[in-house]
Amino acid sequence: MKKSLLISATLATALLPFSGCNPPGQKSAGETKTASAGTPAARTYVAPGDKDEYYLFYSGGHSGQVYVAGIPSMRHISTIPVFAPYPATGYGFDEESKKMLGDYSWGDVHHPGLSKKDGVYDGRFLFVNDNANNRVARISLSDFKTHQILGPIPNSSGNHGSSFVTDNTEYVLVASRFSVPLPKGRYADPKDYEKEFNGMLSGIKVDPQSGEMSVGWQILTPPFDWDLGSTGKGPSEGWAFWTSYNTEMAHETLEATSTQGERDYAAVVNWRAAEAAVKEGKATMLDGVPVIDPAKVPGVLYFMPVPKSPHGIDTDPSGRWIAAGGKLQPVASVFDFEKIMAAIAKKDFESEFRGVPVIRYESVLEGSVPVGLGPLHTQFDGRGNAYTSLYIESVVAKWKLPPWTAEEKADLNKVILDKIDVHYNIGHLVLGGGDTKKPYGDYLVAMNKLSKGRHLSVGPSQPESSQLIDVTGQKMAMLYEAFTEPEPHFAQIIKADTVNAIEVYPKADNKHPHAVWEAKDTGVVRNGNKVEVKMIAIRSRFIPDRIDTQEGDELTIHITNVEQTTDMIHGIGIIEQNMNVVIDPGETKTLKVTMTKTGVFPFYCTNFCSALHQEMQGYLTVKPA
Ligand code: CUK
Ligand code: CUA
Repeated sequence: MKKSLLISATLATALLPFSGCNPPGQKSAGETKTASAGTPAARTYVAPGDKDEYYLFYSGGHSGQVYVAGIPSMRHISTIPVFAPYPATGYGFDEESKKMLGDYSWGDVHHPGLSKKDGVYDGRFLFVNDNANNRVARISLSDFKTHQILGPIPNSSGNHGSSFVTDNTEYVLVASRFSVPLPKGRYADPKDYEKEFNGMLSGIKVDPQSGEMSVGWQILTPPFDWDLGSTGKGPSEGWAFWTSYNTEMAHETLEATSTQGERDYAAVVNWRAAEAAVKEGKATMLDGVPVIDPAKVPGVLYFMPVPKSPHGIDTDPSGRWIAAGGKLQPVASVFDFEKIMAAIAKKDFESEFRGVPVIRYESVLEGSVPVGLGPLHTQFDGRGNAYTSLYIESVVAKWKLPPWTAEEKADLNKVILDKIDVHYNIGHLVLGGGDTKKPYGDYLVAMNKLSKGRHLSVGPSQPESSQLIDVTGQKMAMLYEAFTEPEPHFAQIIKADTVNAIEVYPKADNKHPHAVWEAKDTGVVRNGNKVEVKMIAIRSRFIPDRIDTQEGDELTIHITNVEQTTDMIHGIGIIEQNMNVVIDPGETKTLKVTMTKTGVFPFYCTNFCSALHQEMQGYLTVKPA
């Protein structure tokens, strides 16, 4: 007994240098500063007054919002309302944001994508998709607010395979999850699915200066259900990839019928060729968008077989290796972009599907890495390693990307380097800069689908959880577990110093036509039954603080927060008028209320702004007509 203990202790010591457990304070080559030093508690501790090193932007799923946390503390620091109203910032109450939200009061955010320059994050914008109402939104990282919601995108239904940003933010590439009869609004019986329904891949053009998005072009596809994708980089720059989970073209009981095939297709898209085809007039207009039929325009779209019901295809930082996870097959399939290009050049196709060449699987597959059960998404650390989330196994698997040795190739179990348990049923995972040319390579966040009692009980709806993992060593190390707002899908991690957020809106930049800055310019103007108010908010009053109206009047208030001091926010809440607008320093917002009730309606400042915040109030009077 004693002897065996001794042996194992010796063995453990012998293994230590290779196990990645470095004594505190000692760093191995390639390690970055904070992730690896000290105990997990010390490594995630951000002392009061100190700031985190990274921003984590994670999707809020059907909450319609984006949440911001700091890494390594994992503290939730902000909520960015995108597709749903958010009274805390008055989003969805003022005319500007109401106009962006349009007919919808919710969305389903899955995949945030940061803007890039030369294949790395430039800290300007965050694009997010709405799976539910076929939209894409742009958040500016100068003020962490939503500035544009584009959509519903024509000819696209279920904007899930989105938002994948090209290397210089030329495009946000998106794919429709569901196939429907096109153009939208046309009726066809789902029984005629194969004939009448279609899928679509779309290029959303981004203005290089303003970031303004518009639908550039679309590529018509058979009625496959397009899933996740990625954009190429380096040698594969100009290309994009998506997987489909239903090349069986099932239209009912998908659970059974869409999983029959041994392989589904990935789309291999030459988006530069698509762009050129549209310029050359090779597209047909459909619902106002130039749509390319890939059967008539060769060179734009290819299909590539991928094992069983994949859920995502990710391009590594070098741009050469492309990994797809087959949910129902315990492998990550690695494709070689060089071989894909060679196969296309040689027309090495195994078949054709509706005029689209199907690349020969065996010719482009580098290997199938036996990662484990339920592989979903893959991220990269920039040191030649890949990290795949395994939903069924509830682990993250770390494995080595090609090039592999002959010995490794003969048994790809050898390239599995480590596995770490996560709790539980991981969906996405994100590594800092993991979808860029230069990942940061230190932190990974596992976003778990089911938390199964990881937090104090708050009833049947269990809080979600995410886990912070240190990936600097050979072995992954669990650092922290955090509550996560529901319902997280993908996320992005960016270095804090890449983002330059403003602290106030400079007065000089305020272009609102009804902004006023001084008491003398404020006032109430009546025009028929329209009452228009120019108001300022300043510590600690509203000017004017009395507005007189009549029943039936349409009241418009343009309110400017004239403060130019950091963190001096005012809000205006009007009693029983369902109105609350928050105005940041230097900002002007417009709100409208129709006077349907008579009486006197006090209004007050909703954001604590000074010792006399409570006194910041006024009266809206409504006389009977
Ligand atoms: S999906 Cu959620 S786990 Cu929408 Cu990205 Cu894979
Ligand atoms: Cu202004 Cu409180």
